[in-house]
Amino acid sequence: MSAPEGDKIEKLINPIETYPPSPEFIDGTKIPADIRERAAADRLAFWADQARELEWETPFTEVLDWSNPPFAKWFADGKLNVAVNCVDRHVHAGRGDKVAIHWIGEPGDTRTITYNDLYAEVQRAANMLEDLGIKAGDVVTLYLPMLPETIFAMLACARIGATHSVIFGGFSASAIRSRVDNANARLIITADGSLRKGRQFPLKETVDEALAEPGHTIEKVIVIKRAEKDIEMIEGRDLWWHDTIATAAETHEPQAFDAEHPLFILHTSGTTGAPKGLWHSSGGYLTQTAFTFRTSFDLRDDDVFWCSADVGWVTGHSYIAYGPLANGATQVMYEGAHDFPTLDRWFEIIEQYKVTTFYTAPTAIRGYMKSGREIPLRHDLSSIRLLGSVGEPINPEAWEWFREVIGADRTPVVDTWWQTETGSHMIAPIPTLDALKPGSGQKPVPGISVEVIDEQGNRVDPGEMGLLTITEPWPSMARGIWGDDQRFIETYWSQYPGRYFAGDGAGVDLDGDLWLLGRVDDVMNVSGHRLSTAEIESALVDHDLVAESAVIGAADETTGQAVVSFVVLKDSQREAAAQVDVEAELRGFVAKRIGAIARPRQVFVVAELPKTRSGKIMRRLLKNVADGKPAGDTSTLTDASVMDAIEQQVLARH
Ligand code: 6R9
Repeated sequence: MSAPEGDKIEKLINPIETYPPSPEFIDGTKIPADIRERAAADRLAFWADQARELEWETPFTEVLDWSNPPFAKWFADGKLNVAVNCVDRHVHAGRGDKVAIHWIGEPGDTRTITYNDLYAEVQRAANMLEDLGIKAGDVVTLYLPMLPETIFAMLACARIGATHSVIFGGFSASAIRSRVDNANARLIITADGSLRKGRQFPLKETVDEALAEPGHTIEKVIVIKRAEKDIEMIEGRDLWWHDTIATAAETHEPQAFDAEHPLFILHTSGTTGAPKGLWHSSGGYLTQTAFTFRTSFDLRDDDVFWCSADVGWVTGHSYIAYGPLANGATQVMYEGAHDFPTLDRWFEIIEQYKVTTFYTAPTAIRGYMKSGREIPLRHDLSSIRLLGSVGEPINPEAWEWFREVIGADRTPVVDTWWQTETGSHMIAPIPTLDALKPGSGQKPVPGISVEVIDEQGNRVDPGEMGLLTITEPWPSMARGIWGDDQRFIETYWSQYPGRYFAGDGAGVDLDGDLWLLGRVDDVMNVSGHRLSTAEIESALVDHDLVAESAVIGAADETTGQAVVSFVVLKDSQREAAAQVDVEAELRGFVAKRIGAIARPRQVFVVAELPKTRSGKIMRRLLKNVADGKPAGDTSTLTDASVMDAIEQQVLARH
């Protein structure tokens, strides 16, 4: 693994303007001023305190069991019910009338869901699942749009101890199938379709396609009506949500589960082919997710939080479903696209619902920077108190713009670094305590131990860049890769023994603050979505025309990175290739195989790929060229002229 290179170094050694919290901002905060000192004094006691903020049916006596690393157990002898923590306890505490979710449909329909409503819906959905024979330990796959029912379904699973596996609605039939097979899911909950930019997209048909080949473990498919799309219902297998839930009992007696009981599986791209099903626990996951939600966002009782992610990603799991609800917060949930019907849509929502805390991705911020500040500025955004960023490195320019334009030159911006594997925030400033630095994630979350190291495993000095590692287990860490413990050990805990290596590079500045630099491995980040080089390459070589492929993430002004692929065609297929638009064909093929987010921006058909004498594809050279830079050192290539030819081809397209 090579350490990151780049121009961030300037930021690490030069002082920059920072933004200390204003007295008005701090006023009324619930974050103790000595929170970091407390965590540093006794890390485990600190996490135990955070865990005790939850409601436990059986209190835990043991905090961390690290006797079999890297398989951690937190609060292992305690029992709790995650759904009770997210719903019932707020109702029992007399806060049932508080709005949990202001839901906004893309066409403009709205629903207001209080904690009382959530309580009723989740109980019925839990009974519905149990009526269908689903029980603790079963896996339920969700392939859904951003609907209130999506949250009801997740919480209903949690309530009965079923493990949910949410698949982002943009993934393809084959992606669904591999995830269903990987988890041996018994049931799928989907919708007749989703609404996006005024159009209907198939979901149920995609599920049908995924299940067309026999040999899967799915017994029933529950379908939520949303798009009013004509779909086929398969007798004996498919059921409408509204019909099925209508016959379910209204009240459901919850049972407590072990803290280590698997709450969910979420698949994410790694450096090798098949996506990994990371699985998360109940007690530890909820402890840190709830803690970071209230701390990073300095939660207040009357906040209206909005996270613009999709629940299909980990951000949606932790900061739409579990974090806000565990804290009894009010949030906005929006079904559709940010630019439908116009680019004003997000700002209309902020204005109308008086959103106080807005959590989004740098790619969206950069998009709005491009379309112009007049769009947000024609709305009253004065309710905003705090802004958050997640998903990819935020460049200081985007950070400043976010604060100045969306935050009225006044609000803190917290950059939050974390991963599907970490479950919740790991690096983030605390907005009431820290002078904020544009573009820096700044400090580990209290109770988290981070170290930036060089390739030999030594801690780097201030002012330098290196590899981001975590040196101690944390409550919301993934407990494993579903069904593949060995891969979990190898992927995360073997490169630098005793440490979790995140795959990211980071710099440490002279104040000791952290700067996140993005991936240093073969994982791409397109609009904050993780994609694997290897997975796209293997999709491409599955196409009849393609002999070899190399995929890289090229720099892209808006999306951060964009998928660019280089392919060598099979000699035997040259004639066939001449009959089609190869680029369009392959772009479409990848979209169908993996999902539209993986569709390459460009496909270059090249005569040969640049390879070392040992046969390794030199993706770094391809990336340089795609970024419009000189290829770099080609001396290790078998044939340096291969890169010259590719450079010419790429230049011709720029
Ligand atoms: C939450 C999420 C994880 C990868 C991670 C890193 C990148 C996320 C970031 C960030 C710089 C931030 N990433 N947040 N990079 N600054 N604030 O995005 O999870 O989809 O698993 O992606 O995203 O490269 O390794 P996930």
